[in-house]
Amino acid sequence: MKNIVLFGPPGAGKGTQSTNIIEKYALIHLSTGDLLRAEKAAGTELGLKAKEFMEKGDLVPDSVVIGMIENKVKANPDANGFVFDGFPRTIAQAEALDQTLQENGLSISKMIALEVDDDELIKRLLERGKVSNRPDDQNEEIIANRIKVYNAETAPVADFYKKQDKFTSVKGIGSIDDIFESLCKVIDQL
Ligand code: B4P
Repeated sequence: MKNIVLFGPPGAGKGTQSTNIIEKYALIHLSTGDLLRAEKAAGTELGLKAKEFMEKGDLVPDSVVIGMIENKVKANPDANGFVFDGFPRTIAQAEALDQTLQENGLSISKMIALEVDDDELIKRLLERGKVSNRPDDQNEEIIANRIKVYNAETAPVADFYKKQDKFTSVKGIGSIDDIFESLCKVIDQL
């Protein structure tokens, strides 16, 4: 059973690499960003609440995302494992995830962080903004806020997994295939 937290700043390649990982290892992809955007597109109450935070580049309240992930873990009791993409993003989320997994007889195998510098992140997100229709990808100030929020609220989550001896990082700059190969070397050892 492989339960992986794919970690990194906005635009680091988490979503991109998650797609490759779930295909190769037959894992379930749980992206809080994708789940929130689906709620928003469906016009649910949760989606409308999330929209105001996402469009400013702020984090959606913990209570909203934690509940969403708990439901998804419980709904997949026969999974080979999960790739958590964009979650946990705060210490409270990391604690809640450990608790939910424990209640289901599971635990995180590894957090893998993708390391990418800020200039490259901004370049990638503005590029994606040309086609994604995502308001949070189209404005440099909002992107800068996302990176600021990452450094203040999300980066400390790495320490949470370092303390459990579950943290590793790979270089996130280069071709998507080369980065995937580096990730597979880590995952194959789990
Ligand atoms: P996410 O959907 O998680 O947004 P993201 O961090 O931008 O996505 P990702 O990092 O996966 O994109 P990728 O690098 O793959 O979150 C959006 C918002 O939702 C947050 O700001 C927040 O408001 C809210 N939210 C989500 N989860 C939350 C949580 N747990 N708690 C609270 N709020 C939450 O792709 C970026 C671009 O780079 C793509 O165009 C890709 O093609 C490109 N790219 C990837 N790899 C590349 C490479 N090697 N070289 C060149 N380009 C590359």
